[in-house]
Amino acid sequence: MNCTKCKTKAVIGLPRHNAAFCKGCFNGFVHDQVARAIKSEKMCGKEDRILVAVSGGKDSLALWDILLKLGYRADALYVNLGIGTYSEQSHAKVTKFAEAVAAPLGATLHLHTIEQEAGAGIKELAQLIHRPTCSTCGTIKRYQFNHVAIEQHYDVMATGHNLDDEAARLLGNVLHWQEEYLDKQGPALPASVEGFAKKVKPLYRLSERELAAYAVLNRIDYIVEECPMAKGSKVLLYKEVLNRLETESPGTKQMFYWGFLEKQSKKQLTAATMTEKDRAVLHPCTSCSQPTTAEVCSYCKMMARAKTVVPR
Ligand code: Q46
Ligand code: ZN
Repeated sequence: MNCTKCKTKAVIGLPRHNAAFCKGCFNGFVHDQVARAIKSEKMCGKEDRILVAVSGGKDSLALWDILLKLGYRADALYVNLGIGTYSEQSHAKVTKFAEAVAAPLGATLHLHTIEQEAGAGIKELAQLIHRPTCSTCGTIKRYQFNHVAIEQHYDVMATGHNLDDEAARLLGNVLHWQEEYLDKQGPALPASVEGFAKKVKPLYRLSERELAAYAVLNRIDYIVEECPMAKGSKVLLYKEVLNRLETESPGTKQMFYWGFLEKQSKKQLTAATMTEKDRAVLHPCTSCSQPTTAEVCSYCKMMARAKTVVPR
């Protein structure tokens, strides 16, 4: 198998693009897909400061790497969840990447440790406040990400969600007809109100397999295991189903998610209409000032509850 572009020996075949690439041309392809995503969805400019959410996994570290190589000003935030060896290893991978690759390019890594703030790791904390682990985790990560972005004046927050993640999420939302989530499933969400930073997903044009290949070919040392709490999640099941379809007919995931985006853009859900809708229900949390629909935001409620139940 030879590279579609330069005809030297290919290292990866991409059936959905009917192409194969050598390492150099594959890196060019990946960078080009991210550059196209950023441009077509007007995600950010070269002068903007970007905050990347990193977990130690292949997608987020690859995203940080790609943004820096494309010349963007990208720092990162890692939230240590306190899940035994999984968190220890992922923390170590993030730190290693930050020191070896990001710091020489002038980028900074911010760290947040749940145990330090709440007095317990995510599993224990969720149990003590009687909430599911993943929803507790989601609330904390979203909150901290937005908090750091606003406090440190980042223009945009970026996450490593890839084509597989977005297609699986779309399948879940369609199966349950969660229309309010469908409206917000685009790869770029504007800073809808004061206190909420803009959110983007520059990897939405690349599949999980392509990102794993990018990480391996570029010697990005990432944590291979998924978070142990993800076991049995519906998203993994949707990904399996989509992978089965993709094997039978390459391009299915792309057709499904990109097709949805095309239809959505025709609906012209503009930043202006979203801003109005959100503004009508959001106001500052009386405790921390982040936007919320209640008097006190769910993060502050959770932390207040943690203070009363977590033994210190
Ligand atoms: S929500 Fe749940 Fe994930 Fe948090 S506890 Fe792990 S699986 S990391 S995306
Ligand atoms: Zn609050």
